[in-house]
Amino acid sequence: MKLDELFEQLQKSVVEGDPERSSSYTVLLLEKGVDPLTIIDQALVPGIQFTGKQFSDGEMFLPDLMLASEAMQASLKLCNPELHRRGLSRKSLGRVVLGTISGDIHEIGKNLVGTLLSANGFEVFDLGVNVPVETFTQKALELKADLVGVSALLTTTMEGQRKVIEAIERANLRPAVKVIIGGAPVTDGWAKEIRADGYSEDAISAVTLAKRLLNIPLL
Ligand code: B1M
Repeated sequence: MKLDELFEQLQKSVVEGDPERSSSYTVLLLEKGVDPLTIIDQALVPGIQFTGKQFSDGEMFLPDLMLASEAMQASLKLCNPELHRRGLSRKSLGRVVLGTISGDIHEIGKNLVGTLLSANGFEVFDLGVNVPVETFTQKALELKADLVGVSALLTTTMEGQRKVIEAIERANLRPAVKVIIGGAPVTDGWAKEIRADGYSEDAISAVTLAKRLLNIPLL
């Protein structure tokens, strides 16, 4: 099968929520030496975004969304080791406490951010999903974190990002600890409004942002 057909089939298998097929196409693409970031950007993300659009248009239902996310996660699992293998830096660039805010169980984007940060040399402590506001502060203190990352995918849970920043301030952790935010509904304007140190639209720019905030030279 040609490369473009493999990309097309992989995207289709995510939309159709078929983890077995998405895994097989991912393996084939990786075996052909395709960069895992290209696989993510050109097949997995468009696939899950299409599913989200169908869902909001009432053409797909929650179980379809769940299956699509399982297919995407199965492929991401296969991409992760290769992403790490290609990571340039081995020395720790800083400690990051990362999680999806309370009330929110979306984890795919947060996981991608964590994977790319750790593949680029950061030590990532992933608190998972539905993380209470106070846990971000406690873990930042306990682990002497340099950076706290808060993901939110729902307009209803974004407010929690503000609460994390307020809690970090109350604990006098600022400005030593930087707070970055992200997630589909998050904008630069929101980041400024809640006084986050930074916002990034995707996982690759989260790495650049983290390096900039921690004064690490961009290679
Ligand atoms: Co839900 N969901 N979902 N969902 N879901 C959205 C977010 C939605 C936009 C779909 C839609 O209606 N079109 C909508 C939100 C509407 C809104 O708030 N305005 C929605 C809804 C409504 C819901 C439920 C309420 C549905 C229901 O129950 N009726 C429910 C809520 C559950 C909850 O959290 N309490 C729900 C449930 C689910 C599933 C469980 C089925 C599943 C998640 C499974 C999982 O994560 N294990 C799911 C999915 C898959 C989606 C969509 C389709 C895809 C999200 C995703 O994984 N994208 C999503 C629609 C969409 O976004 N187009 C949708 C791929 C991922 C790579 O992108 O997460 O944006 P993203 O992450 C990016 C950037 O945002 C950024 O980098 C990432 C990588 O490039 N980024 C950061 C993310 N976090 C960052 C942190 C950073 C920096 C950058 O620094 C810390």
